[in-house]
Amino acid sequence: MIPVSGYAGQRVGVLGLGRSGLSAARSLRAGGAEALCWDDNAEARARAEAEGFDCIELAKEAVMSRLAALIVSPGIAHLYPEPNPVVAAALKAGVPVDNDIGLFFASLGSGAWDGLDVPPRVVAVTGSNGKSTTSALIAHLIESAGKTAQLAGNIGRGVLDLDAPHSGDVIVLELSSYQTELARALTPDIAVFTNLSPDHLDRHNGMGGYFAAKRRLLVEGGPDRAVIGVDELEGLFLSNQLAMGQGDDRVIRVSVAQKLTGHGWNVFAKKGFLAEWRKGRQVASLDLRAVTGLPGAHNHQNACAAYAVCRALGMAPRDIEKGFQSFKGLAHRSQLIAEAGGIAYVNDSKATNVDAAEKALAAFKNIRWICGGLEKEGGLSGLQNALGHVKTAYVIGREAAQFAMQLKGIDAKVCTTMAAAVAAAMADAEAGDVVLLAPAAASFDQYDSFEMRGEDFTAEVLKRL
Ligand code: UMA
Ligand code: ADP
Repeated sequence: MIPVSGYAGQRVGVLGLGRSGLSAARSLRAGGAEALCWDDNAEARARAEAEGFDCIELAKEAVMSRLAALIVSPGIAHLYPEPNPVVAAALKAGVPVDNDIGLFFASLGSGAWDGLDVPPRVVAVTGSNGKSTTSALIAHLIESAGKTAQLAGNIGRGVLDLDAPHSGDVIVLELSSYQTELARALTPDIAVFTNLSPDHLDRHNGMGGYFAAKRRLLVEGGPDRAVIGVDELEGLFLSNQLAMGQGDDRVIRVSVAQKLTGHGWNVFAKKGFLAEWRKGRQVASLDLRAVTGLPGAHNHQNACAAYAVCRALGMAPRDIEKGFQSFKGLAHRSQLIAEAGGIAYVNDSKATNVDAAEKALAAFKNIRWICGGLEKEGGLSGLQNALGHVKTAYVIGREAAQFAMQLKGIDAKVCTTMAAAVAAAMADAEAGDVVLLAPAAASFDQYDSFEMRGEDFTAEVLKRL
């Protein structure tokens, strides 16, 4: 655990008592603060009370006015579509609103690192897609080179829950836009921006707000190095804004769409080969084609970003290459779950938005595509150019018929349930096909999470093999 510094003897409100909130409350207490907690869910309150925390309605003026800060969980709206009432009360009372990420950066190192030879470093990864894969890959590459890495943030572990790092350790944080938007301190040593495509637009009041939230990670704290995917205009703009000139190697540009051979520090992948260029010369080249844990150009983008981070940390290209070979990929992201009769079964349940599904559809050929669920804002028109590899779509979800109607120019069967979709796809599939779950939609109309949807797909496939 990382104890929170700066609030000893003061009262701090903690709103939301899930993974992020509970770990914040514990760390505040460890740092000598009194955490006053609230969660709208009675069970979550009971869990906190069992640990000895006081739960109290924080929105009341008498309570709010005595707080030194309010720590808000990422799933709770702080601005759009409208602030949660407790956040609104804090804004009105002038109580500083922060989150566990802000507390982490403000507390890390303060005094505790005096005896360490090599100060631990923090890598923070944001972007619309590929955050988890890139973060996990960075941690894996570091560990496979014999060093210690810890992984936390949006990937499932509260950042304040991390163990105190030792000399030379690396902390890798995956940060969502909800987290970067609110954190008061954001000071990673290396910041990564993978890519940008529409997501969570309701929470950021549109694309401009969404980009602004992510942009904070790179501009607020002035990281030593910024690794930036430049295949969208926003990334290109950001890399331009952060670099003092063409040769400024504090920015490492990443692309899977173009060769970046100019001045400065660049990493790109073309036709399955990763290349590192620095000061107008090629420094290293790696073959990614045989890396089974990272299929498709989108994963090559993640590989380039992770490679750039490891190079910035001082690792050798050959050590990074070795680490790539042993990376197994993450569950529910282009995950090969079985192969039988020449047919591959791939679980990409995490493709909850159009961009991620589009990338999965580009990574495979002869696709029996299981898709559908709770549609996100912006519709499915962005998918239209990605359907060339699809033989047939098998549509699930409560609004399956409506979803299927939007898929123009391909054969789309309305299946509604996962069981029916898997059965139909398997009955139609022949050698050389890929049965791919890449829903292009959230799971909440039928499942509690994308993980449960992916597990259901896997179970339905395996029981039929
Ligand atoms: N709650 C309220 N009032 C509300 C809404 C929620 O009291 O109006 C309470 C709930 O009852 C619950 C708690 O808040 O007890 C949940 O807080 P939370 O939704 O922030 O969830 P945590 O368990 O704290 O998990 C959060 C991140 N969740 C979200 O951003 C929604 C986790 O990312 C993250 O792993 C974790 O902190 C540790 O850092 C998950 C996620 O879905 C994986 N992220 C989104 C995504 O990837 O798309 C951004
Ligand atoms: P995030 O943590 O940003 O949601 P993940 O690594 O969990 O990213 O991947 C989420 C989804 O996006 C998966 O469907 C995955 O196959 C796809 N994906 C992974 N990397 C990329 C990328 N670089 N660009 C686009 N889609 C990607």
